[in-house]
Amino acid sequence: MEFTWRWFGKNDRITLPMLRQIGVQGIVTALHDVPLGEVWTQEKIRELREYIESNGLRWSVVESLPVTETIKYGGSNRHEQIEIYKQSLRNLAAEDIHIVCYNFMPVLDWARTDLMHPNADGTSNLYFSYAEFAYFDIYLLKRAGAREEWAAFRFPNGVGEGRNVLKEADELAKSMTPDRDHQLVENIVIKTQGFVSGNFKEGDEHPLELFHQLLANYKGIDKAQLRENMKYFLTEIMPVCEECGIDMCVHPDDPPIEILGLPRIVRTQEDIEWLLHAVDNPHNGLTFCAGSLSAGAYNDVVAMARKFASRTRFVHLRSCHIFPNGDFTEASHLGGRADLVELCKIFESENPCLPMRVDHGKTMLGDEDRGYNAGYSFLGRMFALAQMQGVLAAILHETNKS
Ligand code: DNO
Repeated sequence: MEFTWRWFGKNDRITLPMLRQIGVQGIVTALHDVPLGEVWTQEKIRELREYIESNGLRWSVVESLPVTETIKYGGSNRHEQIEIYKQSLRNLAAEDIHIVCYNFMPVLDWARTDLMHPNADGTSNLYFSYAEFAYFDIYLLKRAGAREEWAAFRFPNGVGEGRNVLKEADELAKSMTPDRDHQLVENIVIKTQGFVSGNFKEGDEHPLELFHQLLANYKGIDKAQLRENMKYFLTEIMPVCEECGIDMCVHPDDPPIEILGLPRIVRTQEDIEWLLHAVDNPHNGLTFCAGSLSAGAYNDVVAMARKFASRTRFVHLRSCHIFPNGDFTEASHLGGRADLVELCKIFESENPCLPMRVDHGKTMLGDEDRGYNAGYSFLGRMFALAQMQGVLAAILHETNKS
């Protein structure tokens, strides 16, 4: 596999020369300064590509070329947006960039409630608490129907047995303070979304109002309709992908659960089978994010890797641990549910050139004071990268012996 690293552009405090020193081969990035829904021009793409190359690296993968909400909910200007998307794809291909990661999650790109959850060893990790998320939904967002939905909420597959999330959220409400409320909104809406070129930006003054406006677009959009819209989008762009040799690779929903009354359609093995089948074209591929998939108790990540390896175009190595109560945290890259050693074997034998990046990492040894994007520490990710480099070296050693 090719060792890549998600880098957030020239303003990233982690510089390209630093990345060369730790064995990174390819860069995963995006034009973060282009507003959502505008064309990525060839000039801008070229400028960034040349900058990366002048540092002895290559731009291996785009993450993400964002799919705007109107395409997802099927708004009246979706055609215009799809044309813009196609033009960006053509421009990327003209600059020899051929792998494009995107997601089809409505409103919220990814969700965590705690970005600095302490571990026993003094490091910290990202964490998702159902009670805190329900509290946010009911008490802060005040979404219509939230209370009823959480009352009916059941955990899948034996986790969270007997847990009453609504009751916990009500309990939590008694002890929350304005500061903690503010922190939770920051975590869910701003700090996790601000840097991924999504719907929310650092400095948004009324994020919850904006949230309501975005949610309103999905009135009446159920799972079947969202699937239709995704199929429509992919069918529209496939001819361009074929013509220019672009591989689209969808990122699974993170976490792979339905939240905020919105449908989520890239959560399970069945979903991915549907998607690859609905648009059965090798350019319609998958970002195998082991971290997102392992946060769903129903997902057998290793079995899914075997099943989908041939349609996987990009890999995120990360692993989650699900607690008996159903909450999850991001585990060590050598622990958790995802068995990254086995996944490396599977993907390496499928395609030794497949780009992979270690996804997220612990916050450790001073990372916490450096203002990195949530999940994207330097030392924590470097540590995980070194672990994966070791795993891959051992796999190659064994393969060469046999
Ligand atoms: C978070 C990321 C996501 C991912 C997008 C891909 O850390 O995994 O923001 O980049 O969902 O479109």
